[in-house]
Amino acid sequence: MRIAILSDFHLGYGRFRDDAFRQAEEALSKAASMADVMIIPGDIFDSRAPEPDVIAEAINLFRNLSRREWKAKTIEFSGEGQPYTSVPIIAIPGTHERRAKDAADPVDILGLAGLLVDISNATAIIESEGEKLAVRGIGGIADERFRQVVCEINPVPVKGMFNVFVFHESLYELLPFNEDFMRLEELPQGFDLYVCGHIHGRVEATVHGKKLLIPGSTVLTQLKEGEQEAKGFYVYDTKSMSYEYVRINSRRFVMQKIDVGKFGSGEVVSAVEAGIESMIGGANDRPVIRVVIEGNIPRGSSVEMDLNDMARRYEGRAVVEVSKSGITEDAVRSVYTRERVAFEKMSVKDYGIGIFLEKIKESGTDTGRISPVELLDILSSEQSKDKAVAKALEELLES
Ligand SMILES: [Mn+2]
Repeated sequence: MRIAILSDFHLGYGRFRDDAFRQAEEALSKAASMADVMIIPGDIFDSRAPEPDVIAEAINLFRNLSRREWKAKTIEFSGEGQPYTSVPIIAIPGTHERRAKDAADPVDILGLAGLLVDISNATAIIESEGEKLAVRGIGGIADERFRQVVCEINPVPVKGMFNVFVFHESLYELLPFNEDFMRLEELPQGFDLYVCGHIHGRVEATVHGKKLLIPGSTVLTQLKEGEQEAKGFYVYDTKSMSYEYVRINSRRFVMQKIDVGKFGSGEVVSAVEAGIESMIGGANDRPVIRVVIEGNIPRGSSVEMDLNDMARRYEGRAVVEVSKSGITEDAVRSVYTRERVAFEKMSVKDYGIGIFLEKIKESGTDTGRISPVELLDILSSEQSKDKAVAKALEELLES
């Protein structure tokens, strides 16, 4: 069987909302024409409570897909929940969709609507022309609880068929940010292929002698160095145990560092403009361009104001972001002596969770039966601060 692995569509992502939809649509339709089965390891949505318009977008994407003539069928299901369709489109919720335990997340909605098979804590068995494939998913678990949950559940492969393990969590080797993150060697043994979402640049690694594939997001989100490669998805062939990365038509992203130290103040703006022009080139694709200014620019100077105004000047030709990351990153690094690579790869949300966990640890607070990440989920589940605190206290006092 040919398995397409697509991830992190982030439907509803505010900054590039049209891109998120269009690029997910292209990835899904291309993948459907190339593969027998689709696996989506999380973050279909950008938020745990998407607006009705965004849910409608997702329904439109998956309805068209689920109406295709699929040769492969989901024939068995075991674990939490149940399948409401036999289409071989398998998904789990990611970090962006995670909600407090027992609350319905937006991937649940797609599953209940029969548009895909949700394997948050379940195994789906797919059959095509006599070949069987078992896909075991664990979704919606906080990074630092993942190891414990995997230990408790102890997922085992199904005998006599090709087995895939699907998850959406940070791995210590890829994000050495928190000692509690799962190590590659701690992933359950005996599976033929490991599939993960979460990381927005693509990663290929080896786990217990088998492949771990992370396709990266289909939409640009973090504007980091590693995101300059075109977006896409994997297609893995169970017979040959080989795979390919298929690119989609994603918006081009280019990043350039410009050291302003070597220019006189009269030349800085034109040097930055020349840099931007070279990155736009002759193309008509309205690329996202990030210029990182290195060196000092006097605060409040006309140069600084010109640079701040740069995005507006290129409107229609490019999405320009000029950042003085030399300064901000230095400041961040002096506070958090983390490995830089970890910070570069990490989303703002994960970074925030890290800080929250650290504070909880420092204060010696015992959160009882709910984990600190669940507490943070509860605290961020309400629009109003008062309501969120009341809800969190209720949970804490109960435990
Ligand atoms: Mn994501």
